Amino acid sequence: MSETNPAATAPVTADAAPHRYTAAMAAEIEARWQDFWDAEGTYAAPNPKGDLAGDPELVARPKKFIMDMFPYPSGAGLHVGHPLGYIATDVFARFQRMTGHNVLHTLGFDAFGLPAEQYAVQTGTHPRASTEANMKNMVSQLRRLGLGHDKRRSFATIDPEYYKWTQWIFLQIFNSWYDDEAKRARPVSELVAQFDSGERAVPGGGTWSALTEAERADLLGEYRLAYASDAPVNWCPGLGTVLANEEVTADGRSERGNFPVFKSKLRQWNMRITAYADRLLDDLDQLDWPEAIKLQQRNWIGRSEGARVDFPVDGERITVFTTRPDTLFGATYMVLAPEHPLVEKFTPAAWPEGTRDAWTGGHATPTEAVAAYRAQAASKSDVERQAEAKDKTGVFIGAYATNPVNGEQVPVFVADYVLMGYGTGAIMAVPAGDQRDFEFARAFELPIRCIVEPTDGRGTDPSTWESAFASYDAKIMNSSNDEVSLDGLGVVEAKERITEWLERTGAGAGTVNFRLRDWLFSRQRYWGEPFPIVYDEDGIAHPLPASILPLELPEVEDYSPRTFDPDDADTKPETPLSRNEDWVHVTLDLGDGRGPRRYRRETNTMPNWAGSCWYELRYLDPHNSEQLVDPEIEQYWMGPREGLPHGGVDLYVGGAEHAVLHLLYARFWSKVLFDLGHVSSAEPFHKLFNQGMIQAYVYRDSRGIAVPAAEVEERDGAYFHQGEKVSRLLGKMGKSLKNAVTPDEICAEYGADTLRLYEMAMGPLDVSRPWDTRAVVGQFRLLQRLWRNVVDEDTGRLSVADVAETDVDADTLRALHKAIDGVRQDLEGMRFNTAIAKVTELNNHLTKVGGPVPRPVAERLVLLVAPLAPHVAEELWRKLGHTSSVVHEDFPVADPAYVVDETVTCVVQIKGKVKARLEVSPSVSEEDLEKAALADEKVVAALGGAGIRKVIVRAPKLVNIVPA
Ligand code: ANZ
Repeated sequence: MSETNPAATAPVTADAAPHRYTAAMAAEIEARWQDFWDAEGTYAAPNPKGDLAGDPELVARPKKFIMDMFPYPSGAGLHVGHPLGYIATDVFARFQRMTGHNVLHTLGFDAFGLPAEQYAVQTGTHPRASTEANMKNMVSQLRRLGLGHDKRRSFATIDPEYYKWTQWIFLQIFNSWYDDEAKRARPVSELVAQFDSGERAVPGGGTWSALTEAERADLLGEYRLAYASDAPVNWCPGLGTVLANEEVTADGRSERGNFPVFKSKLRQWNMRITAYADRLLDDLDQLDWPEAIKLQQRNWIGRSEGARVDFPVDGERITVFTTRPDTLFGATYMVLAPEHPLVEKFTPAAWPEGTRDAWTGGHATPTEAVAAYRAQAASKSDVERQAEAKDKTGVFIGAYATNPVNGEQVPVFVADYVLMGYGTGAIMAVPAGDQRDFEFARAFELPIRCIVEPTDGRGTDPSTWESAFASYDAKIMNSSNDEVSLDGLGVVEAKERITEWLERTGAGAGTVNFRLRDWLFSRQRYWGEPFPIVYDEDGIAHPLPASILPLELPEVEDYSPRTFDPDDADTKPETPLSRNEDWVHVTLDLGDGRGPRRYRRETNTMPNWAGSCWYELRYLDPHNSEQLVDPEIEQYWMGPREGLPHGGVDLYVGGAEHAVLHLLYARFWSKVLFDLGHVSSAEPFHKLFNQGMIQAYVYRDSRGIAVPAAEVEERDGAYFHQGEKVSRLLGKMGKSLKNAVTPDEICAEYGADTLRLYEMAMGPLDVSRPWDTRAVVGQFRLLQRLWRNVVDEDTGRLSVADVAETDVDADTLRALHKAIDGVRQDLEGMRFNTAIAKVTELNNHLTKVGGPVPRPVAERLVLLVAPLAPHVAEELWRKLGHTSSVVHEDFPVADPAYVVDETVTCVVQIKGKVKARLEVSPSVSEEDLEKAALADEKVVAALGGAGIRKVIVRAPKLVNIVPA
């Protein structure tokens, strides 16, 4: 836009005019106002009470809590891609401040976790030292951008005063259980009371008082929302730690470091997020989030409706989960996951009579066959096991189960395409309807029974089929017994009818299954929050009393994790904290009436997601050492808004990569804290916005190695590095691709205001865009013209004309009010690029008109620019004679009289004779104009009901109608 403007020809550094807006001037202005804003506390957002209480007039305004996904302090510092979201929220926050809101905007650091630790390990410094140095660097980089943060509210997750409360929340979660009837978390003490009074039966039939302490601990562990278990976990020897499912890639490797991940049984802490599956799903509907992210959360939670069905085996039973109970009559065999606990129980010593050779895997006994198959399956990841294309493998375990609908004896197999971690870890196989079952049945010579009428003309003889037939629109057949018939029904009705039968006969029940698993919460790392948990000599876990928190991370000799051969699945983790014997073994009085005792501390640490699960709350009341957050302050900023059951952050901006990790965990913690009465909103983030990525060209030489982008020259559309031709592709920006551009460089060359404008002007915020350093100057020139419209470049004095608005020419007033109207709407809608286009248009109009700009226009132009380029706006505002900051000025409001489009007169002719005149917009479309002409009263009258042969439209001035 600015490139094509004839006025945009001023060079960047001109010695001609002494008071021209130059990079040096921008640097001076920006530093001066940044110091001033800091000293004045310009961006302080007052709380209604407490140590951050302030101006009651501001507190009385409607609030806006605007938040970015906080960064982790990486050693590489920021490149220009990082601040895209921070600048956007800053522009938005500034606009909100100018439209009558009490705005809370600040930024902290997510400073625990793997990246910080790995960086520390690489550089051989203590994680705290390197993390703090990195934060210092990032703080100064961010300060240079002029972000209007309330710095009193900033913190890092590694601050003991912060993680004290992370540990405190862990204790709340540990001390609560989910009451399925009340559909909310409740204190464990209330569960104990239920067991004690007999209101809730103690499993196994005994009484609570008769249970040993260990039995009680085990029983409560089945209910607690934070619990330790020996479940199979993702063990990554190459990183020396276990990982959450969310941290493992689709091909079974670690997201960080790309090492193999194995399933291994370890005692680990878990969070019972599955208890909240329904609420996490249902409440999504009320959030103002991008549909794509909601969909990812829905898929991750993965709710499927179906049934559990019991297949009897020798007085025991195998329970399966199926989404298609309507296909029960077609179940001709069963499959257990190789790890299924019932496999041993059902595997007999010898093959039953009539066992086919194809089923035994060549083994002499079922025990041998199963053991060999299990060993083979253990070496594969879930994803490898589920791969569609691969040959189906498995062995018969030597047992038969009874299909409850028809009493048939069906053989039971183990096969790795059934996963232990989903449903019940067992399936009824319906080869006619499920492709995996179909392939397996073909390979193992198992019967395939047609139970759905194919609609694709393949016929009902499965021996002629090449694949399973799956359709929800077909009718059921071959599916009846003495009590129930599904024949002729559609899938939906058949499901209902068979579920009813299953429930009536006790053979099964309708059920809902979730893909979501509990959240693995232990890491074998140093650089994380220590658990506020100790174990007594019987291994029973006890929570630390909240009064002794924070439990600080101890110093250790060697904080790097013990890593192993990445391919050695048989290794076991060794936690760095376990090496500090003095810290691990302690004598403590837990205040539980048992007096001082010896305990062993938990030596795992929390995952790096813990610190980001509640940080929005700390921003509200950052120095509170008595409470998580003062309820009145929490209610003020986060409380439920009109018409909605929840409140939360008004705008949360960050990358779409956090769709299911951070955003799901944070929602879960919010709900627990809400249930326990600590917060008033069950959702943390009301509106979510994902910014796009700033991409950059990657140049590679003939070996495919990236070369420094800054050294590449362009000649005749080709690219060269040191004389050698290189290829060019759009990719990520970063150090490793040698194409990183830092905000510091751009600020030094043009100033922060130019960088801000450029990043906002690049395109719609949610779209990815390529960085182009050469284009940045366009925004710099806009600021130069803005400056020139207000300040005399030769004298440095104000150059505006002190006239009243009534003396301003109509064209200029129209340009002004249209800009105000458009910019206002664009900023509210976060369309920063089009807002800048409108400011540019107005500025160009003023340049074109020439002469001193009328003061009423200049003032409002400066106010329009203020959210986008705050430093130059503050400077010009003061030059215009104002003594208070532009930051808290009112944003201009358009006069509607000037906003309506000017109109042109359109002549409507019938057979060449003028019959009517219409006042229309100069930009009216041909279609609209034709409609308006044909609807005009005079035209209708003139036509007198005659049909129309032809309409010739020359928008906006002429419509000619030829009647039939
Ligand atoms: C019989 C059947 C017939 C099935 C048919 C499908 C089609 P979603 O929708 O993802 O929930 N299943 C159940 N547990 C499994 C496990 N642990 N490992 C692998 N597969 C498992 O998928 C549910 C369906 O996946 C279930 O319904 C079951 O196969 C299979 F025409 O049962 B179905």
